[in-house]
Amino acid sequence: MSPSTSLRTGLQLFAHPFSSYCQKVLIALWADGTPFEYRMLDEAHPDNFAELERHWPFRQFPVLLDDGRAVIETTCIIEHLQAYHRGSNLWTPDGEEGRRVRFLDRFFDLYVMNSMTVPVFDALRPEGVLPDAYGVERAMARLRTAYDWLETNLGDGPWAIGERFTLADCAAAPSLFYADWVEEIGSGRPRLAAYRARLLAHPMVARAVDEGRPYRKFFPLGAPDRD
Ligand SMILES: N[C@@H](CCC(=O)N[C@@H](CS)C(=O)NCC(=O)O)C(=O)O
Repeated sequence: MSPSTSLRTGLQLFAHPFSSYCQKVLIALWADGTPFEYRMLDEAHPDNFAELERHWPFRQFPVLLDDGRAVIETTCIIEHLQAYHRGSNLWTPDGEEGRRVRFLDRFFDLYVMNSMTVPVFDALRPEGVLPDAYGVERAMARLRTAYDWLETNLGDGPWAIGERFTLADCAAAPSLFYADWVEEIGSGRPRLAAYRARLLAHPMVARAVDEGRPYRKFFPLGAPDRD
């Protein structure tokens, strides 16, 4: 380990403010007021990228370090925070409600967030690589199906499983925020559109959106002039 690694204790998050998966974890940390060191992943901090890669060779982020121990995958990171650094604002229900939270967290990551990233990565492909129109259309069809499923199956809120903000809402906020940029939820899905609007009005989600705002010019499909 380098001295910069071994001397640091407590919680450190390797993250970037414009990254949807990073926002998911930042919302959880901020909601509970959990102190942590922000290890910014940008050109000004090449050491942070090098250390991220040592912990997670896929170079995907965020990664949390807890006294030097790496915790990987956003759902596992938030579950780790709830187990060892629990605050009072993020609700961790047990039993059937807990399983519903877990399911919706998986739903937002796998069907909304990951579908949304397909056209984004297609637009970022290296020069000379052919676009994947079929792959993009399949992802957009999957996103529309996800929207329709949510429109039918979301409760009356205000949050994903009712009155209290959970892991599922941490996943929902950045996924719906960005997904609406690539495929509008539209007025035909009023329940889902209202849930997205409530999420964006949540103070910690608003903070995540604001901290990502300076980077909007890098959104490869062009960020819409709203939100
Ligand atoms: N399943 C992972 C996904 C993480 C992920 O895809 N992060 C994006 C940033 S939002 C990333 O690292 N992208 C760069 C890449 O995939 O190479 C999680 O939940 O932590």
